[in-house]
Amino acid sequence: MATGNDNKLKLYSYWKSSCSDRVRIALNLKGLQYEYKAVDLLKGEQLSPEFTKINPIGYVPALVDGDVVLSDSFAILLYLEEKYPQHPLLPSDLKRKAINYQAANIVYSSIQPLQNIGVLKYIEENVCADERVAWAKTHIGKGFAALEKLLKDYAGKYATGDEVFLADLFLAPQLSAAIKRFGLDMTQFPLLLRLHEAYGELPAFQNAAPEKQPDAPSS
Ligand SMILES: N[C@@H](CCC(=O)N[C@@H](CS)C(=O)NCC(=O)O)C(=O)O
Repeated sequence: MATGNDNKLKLYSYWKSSCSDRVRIALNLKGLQYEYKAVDLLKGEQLSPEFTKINPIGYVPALVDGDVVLSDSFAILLYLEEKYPQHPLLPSDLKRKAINYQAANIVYSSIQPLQNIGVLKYIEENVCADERVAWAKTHIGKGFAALEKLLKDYAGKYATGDEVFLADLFLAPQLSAAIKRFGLDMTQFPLLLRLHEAYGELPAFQNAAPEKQPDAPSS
């Protein structure tokens, strides 16, 4: 695991981790500098004694901000939102705010945990290797169908209007993973595909992308 100096925000992250990506986007949107601390999930560094002191469950991301040590992307994002209110991640309109929570939670609770590295590895080892991607696509597709319906009445340029909010931070990395990692056919999800393309135009999202991270492989 990489180490470094002590007085800036530190983000424990893995380049390909969608949960880390959400937090990287928020840090970029809020203009916060941070030190990148790579945790190699393929080498099992998330389970090392050094990292489990920071996050006992052994998942990235984790954020260190002075004496605050925090894990779990949702908690980190809500913390950042209160501590660093520039570029708000939530709209002031209550209904739109609630839709942001709902959309974020579809990704956070009903999609990502079912296609996490540990779950896919378990399926590969205990069910069969061919089921790995099929399982991931089934659960991503189910969540995307719900998101496509939910957001059709709220979307503008982005998920809940013409500004980027919390729902977008959850959607962007999940859409990239679905398309690039799992090869999901997006023809049933035209709105989500349009959002994926819109996110690709934004520097805060581009700079948070997996391939731009210091621990991404060079080729
Ligand atoms: N609810 C947590 C989930 C974190 C999570 O699943 N992280 C994945 C990467 S996206 C991980 O560290 N996986 C390692 C493993 O499964 O061993 C969050 O949103 O931060």
